[in-house]
Amino acid sequence: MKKLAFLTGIAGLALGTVLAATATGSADDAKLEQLKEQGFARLAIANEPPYTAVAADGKVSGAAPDVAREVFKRLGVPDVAASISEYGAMIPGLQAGRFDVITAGLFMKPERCAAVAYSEPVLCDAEAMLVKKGNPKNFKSYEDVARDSSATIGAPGGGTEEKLALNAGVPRERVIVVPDGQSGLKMVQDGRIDAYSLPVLSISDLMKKANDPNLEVIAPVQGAPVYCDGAAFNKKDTALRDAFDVELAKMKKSGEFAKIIEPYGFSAAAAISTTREKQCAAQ
Ligand code: 6CS
Repeated sequence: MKKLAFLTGIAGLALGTVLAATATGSADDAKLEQLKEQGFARLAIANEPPYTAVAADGKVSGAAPDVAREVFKRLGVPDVAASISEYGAMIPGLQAGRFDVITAGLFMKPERCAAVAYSEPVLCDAEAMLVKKGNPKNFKSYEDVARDSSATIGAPGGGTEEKLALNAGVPRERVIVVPDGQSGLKMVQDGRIDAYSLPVLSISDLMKKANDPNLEVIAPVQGAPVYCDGAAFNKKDTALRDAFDVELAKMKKSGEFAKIIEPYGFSAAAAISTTREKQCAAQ
């Protein structure tokens, strides 16, 4: 008898959720209601300043989480909580429900646009390489790395730079997966890789903090596109993504968006001048 009561209770709960979702227009809206209830949105980040950063006390900052925090606040979700993930694990984690949204500078590319529901563009950037002073192997492009059979390049696992290097013809064994910026910096300093590639603002941040006169930045990497990211939602949460876009558009219009991202070095105009549609079609 008890089991029947339990099952009846579950069925009633499920029915209630569906009715609530239907009442608010779609099952997607239930996601926003759930986040309001939860009190925070779970962000996937990489801890790659100035895109994303986690301080020693756990405080999350960076242009992407700061924009997301403000948008969610306007949607009635008071806070955000972040988990650090490798770029290549972000989309599987989102699809598995480990995160509510990816806000990490995950650049829009056709294959990613097919896998997630991106917001409109937020952060745009070109690509860079960190090399020894004097650029001894004379790298200007990923193709230059491919042409030099002794050259190695480091990049994030599952990241855009890894893909660009492989697509330029650098053999798999010469593209070294590097877990984070500090490791990449050290590997170049120690001569364990000839170049470390990240977006321009990330490499510039590393260079500034390293303050090492024996290093040099090649920026932009010739032939590499300028990419833009967006907040990336699960494909079943398009109503939440649309609600995010409404607030993002208001912030772009009011100047609030520029006030958040430009102190980090990003251009609001660059994001405002393009669209998700253009970014997902290009590259
Ligand atoms: O979208 C990506 O894959 C790249 N985005 C950033 C901000 N850093 C490196 C990563 O490969």
